Amino acid sequence: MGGASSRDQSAEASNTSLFSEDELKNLKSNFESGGVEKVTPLIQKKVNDLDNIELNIAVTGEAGTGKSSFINAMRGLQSEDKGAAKVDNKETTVEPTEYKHPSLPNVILWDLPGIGTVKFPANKYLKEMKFKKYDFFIIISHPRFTENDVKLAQEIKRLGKKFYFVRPKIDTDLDAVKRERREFKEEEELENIRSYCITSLQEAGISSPQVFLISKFDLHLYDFDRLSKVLEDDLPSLKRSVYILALPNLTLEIVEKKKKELKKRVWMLASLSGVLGAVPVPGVSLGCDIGILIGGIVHFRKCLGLDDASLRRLAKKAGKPVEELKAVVKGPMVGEITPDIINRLAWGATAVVVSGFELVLDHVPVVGSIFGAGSSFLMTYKLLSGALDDLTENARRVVKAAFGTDENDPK
Ligand SMILES: Nc1nc2c(ncn2[C@@H]2O[C@H](COP(=O)(O)OP(=O)(O)O)[C@@H](O)[C@H]2O)c(=O)[nH]1
Ligand SMILES: [Mg+2]
Repeated sequence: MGGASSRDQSAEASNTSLFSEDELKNLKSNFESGGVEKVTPLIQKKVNDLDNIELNIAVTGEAGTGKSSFINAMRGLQSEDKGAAKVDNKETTVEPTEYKHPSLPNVILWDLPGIGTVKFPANKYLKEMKFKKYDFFIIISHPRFTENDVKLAQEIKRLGKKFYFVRPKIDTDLDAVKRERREFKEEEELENIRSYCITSLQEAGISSPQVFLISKFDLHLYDFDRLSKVLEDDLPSLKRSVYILALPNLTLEIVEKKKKELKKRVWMLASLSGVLGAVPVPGVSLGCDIGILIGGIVHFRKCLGLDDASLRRLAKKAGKPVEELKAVVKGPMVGEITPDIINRLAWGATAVVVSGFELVLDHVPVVGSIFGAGSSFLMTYKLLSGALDDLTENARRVVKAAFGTDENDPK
C-alpha cells in the first residue's frame, strides 16, 4: 500500500480502532503535551461510551402485518421463547413497547402501534411516539403499503429520519404463486412483488422507496441481507458496529462480519489496558489488566452467540437438540474464564509479541506510538486477538452444525 497519504492512514486507523479521525488527532496532541497520563481519561471515556451506545429501532405498521414477528426474528427469538413479543396479539396498545435484544440490552426494538389504531394524524403520531429517540424506522405492511404507511413515511422524512419498507410473509406469497402456476421462477416472482410495492409507493408520492421482502421463518433468505447492508451503510460507524453485533447468527457471513467488528474492540480494550498499565493479580504475572481480558472474552462470546442462552435459542430455531450444538463448542475460551486460563494463553502470546507489535503499529500509526514495546497494550492485543480467533472458529462450527451447510461461506 505504499504511497498512502497520512489522511488515508488516519482513515484506516479510525476504521481499525473505532476512534474517529478527530479523536485520533486529539489523542496525539494530548500525548505530546502530557504523555500517557493525559490520554488515559480520554481512552477510558471512549471505551465507556462504546459500552453505552444505544441502537433504537422503531417498528411500525398496522396490527396483523408482522411487527411482533419481525422484532422476534431480529432478536433471534421464536414466538414461544421467553421474552418474545406476542404474535397474533389482538390487543392494541397506543404506547410504544420496548423489546431489548437478549444478549445486547443496548439494542432495543420498539413496537409502535399502527398509525391507523391511534387517533392522531401523522405529524402528531410521531411526536407522541417520541420519534427523536429512534435511529431509524421500519414500516411493515402486508400485502400492500397503505395510505397511512405513505403519510407516515413522508412525516418521518420531514423530521429528518430514515425509513425502510418491509413486507414480510414472502414465504406464503411465494407458496400461493407456486400453487397457481406450474411455470415458476422465484427470482422473477420476487422482482414482480418488489416492483409492485415500489411502484405503488411511488404513485403515492414516495420518490425512491426502499422495499425489502422477508420471511420470519427464513430470515437469511430473500431481502434481509440486502436490508442489513443498506442499514449498515446508512448508520454512523459506531451504531453500525452495534447493529452488526446484534444480528442473529444465521450465516457464516454474519459470523465473519461480527469478527471484524470485535477486532476493533480488541484494539480499544488493548489501548485501555495500555494506558492503565499492568495491574498485578495474585498468582498471575501478566503484564496487563486481567479484568479487561476476561470482560472482553465474555462480551465476545455473547456477541458470537456462544453463551448458554444463545446456544439454546439457536438450537430451537434450527430445530436441533442443544447438545448437538454444544458438542462442536470446544477449547478453553468457552468455559469459565479464570486467571489460570488467561495465564496459559499468555505463554503462547509472549512468543509472538514482536511480530504482533509491528502489525499493530502498521495499522494504527498515530496511536501506536503511545504504547511502548512489550507494553500491556500489546499483551492484551495478542491475547484478545487469539481468543477472538478461537471464538469465531467455534461460532462458525455452531452455525454449520445448526444449519448444516457451507452455503454463504465467505472463505
Ligand atoms: N408465513 C409467515 N407468517 C408471518 C410472517 N410474519 C408474520 N406472520 C404471521 O402473521 C400473523 C401476524 O403477525 P404478528 O407478528 O403478530 O403481527 P403484528 O400484529 O403486526 O405484531 C401471525 O400469524 C404471524 O405468524 C412471515 O414472515 N411469514
Ligand atoms: Mg404485535
